[in-house]
Amino acid sequence: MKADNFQAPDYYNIDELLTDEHKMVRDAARKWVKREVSPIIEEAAQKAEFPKSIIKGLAEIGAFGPYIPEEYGGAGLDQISYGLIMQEIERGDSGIRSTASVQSSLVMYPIFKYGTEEQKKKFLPKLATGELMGCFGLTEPDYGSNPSGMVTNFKDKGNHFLLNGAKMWISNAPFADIAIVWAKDENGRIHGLIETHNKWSLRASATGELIFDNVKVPKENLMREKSGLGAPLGCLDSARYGIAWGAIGAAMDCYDTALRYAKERVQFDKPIASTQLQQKKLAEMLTEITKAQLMAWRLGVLRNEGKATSAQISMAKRNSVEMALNIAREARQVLGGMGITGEYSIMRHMMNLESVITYEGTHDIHLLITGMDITGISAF
Ligand code: TGC
Ligand code: FAD
Repeated sequence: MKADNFQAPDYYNIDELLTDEHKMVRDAARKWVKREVSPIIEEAAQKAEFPKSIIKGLAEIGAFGPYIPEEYGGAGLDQISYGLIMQEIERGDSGIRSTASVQSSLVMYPIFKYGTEEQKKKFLPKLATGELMGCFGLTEPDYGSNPSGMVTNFKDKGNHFLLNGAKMWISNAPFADIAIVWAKDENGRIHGLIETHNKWSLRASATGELIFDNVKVPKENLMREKSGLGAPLGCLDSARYGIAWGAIGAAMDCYDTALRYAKERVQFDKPIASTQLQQKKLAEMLTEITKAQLMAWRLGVLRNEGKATSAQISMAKRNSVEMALNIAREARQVLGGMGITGEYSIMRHMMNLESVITYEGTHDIHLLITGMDITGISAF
């Protein structure tokens, strides 16, 4: 892969809206991505291998539990810092951001919000350092967009629970030490359980399947503070918010790559950047990035104030990912044939974003969430 010469676009001086702490956190993550992710990511992606060597560095830049209080090992940062970390990591690669999202929002967040004090003390500090890695099992083979139909269940056997069912498409599962598993009790109510047996199958792929066949779960591993579908959906709010920032990082990288290439690539005796068609592409890319940056920043302010609604988060996740995917497709064309090679990051971002537009709620589901919010009518 080419040297990482990334320069972040900031057309509306959004830096002026950030505090010194935001910029310090963002710059540390940016430097780390240049140093540790960019040199290895293309080969890892080509081999479809998760580069476990970066786990320690992710923990060091505060990517595991950015907003979890320091007393539990988290970085104790605000929501904008969290977003900026996700932006920088996804500027490197969506898959790496996924690992951080799952660990932070889908594993640490539910333990922090719904777990007992004992569970928080036992798991959070080790998850923050990466000593323990976690995964989140909500999706099932027959229940993706509609998790309320899940069939995974647990029965009370007196001194333990007995867990049965299957979860699929589970990020981090191939190497996770613990799983947050969402399952129904005997009354059909959804609860979160912390599964630590670590004897799941199909773990050799990038995403894994979790199969539970009469797995004994200790009673103390039930997260007791919240039950019902709202519990896992609350975790998704946090992860979707991170993606709203993260996808902007991928878009920024595609734009920056296309801009540099267009200025250097000469055809018909002039740089292709001097042609109106390529300028149109670049101008539209920067406009869309700027709109998404402002949306994410405002959403971060609302999250810091505890005022962001799930529907607002949904809109930003959908907008950022669609924007990034469109920019990746346009940027790839600016590079002509070189755009499809591993010499540049664009094609990798484009392929990654095809997953990002589907997980954490598909593009369609987020449109329907917005539709329901503005009309008051569910069209699912
Ligand atoms: P509905 O009847 O609307 O709601 C059930 C209960 O949940 C509450 N609720 C929420 N609570 C918190 N946050 C949200 N975002 C919430 N949305 C709804 C709601 O108030 C209600 O509470 P209560 O107390 O009245 O019971 O539920 P529904 O069955 O009609 O479904 C709604 C729908 C379709 C929006 C929801 O099911 C959904 O979002 N589906 C998409 C599924 C999804 O996103 N799965 C993601 C799996 S994890 C993943 O993909 C990880 S990818 C790896 C990575 O992050 O990198
Ligand atoms: P379906 O729900 O079957 O949807 C198929 C199509 O139908 C979609 O286009 C959808 O938008 C559309 N559709 C569905 N319902 C409606 C409707 N009512 N109206 C109109 N259109 C509709 N899950 C986890 O629990 N944990 C993870 O860690 C995790 N990681 C993932 C990683 C990757 C790489 C991927 C691809 C997925 C991951 N998922 C994970 C699962 C992901 O959340 C689901 O794939 C997603 O929620 C969609 O579910 P589905 O694939 O079953 O699609």
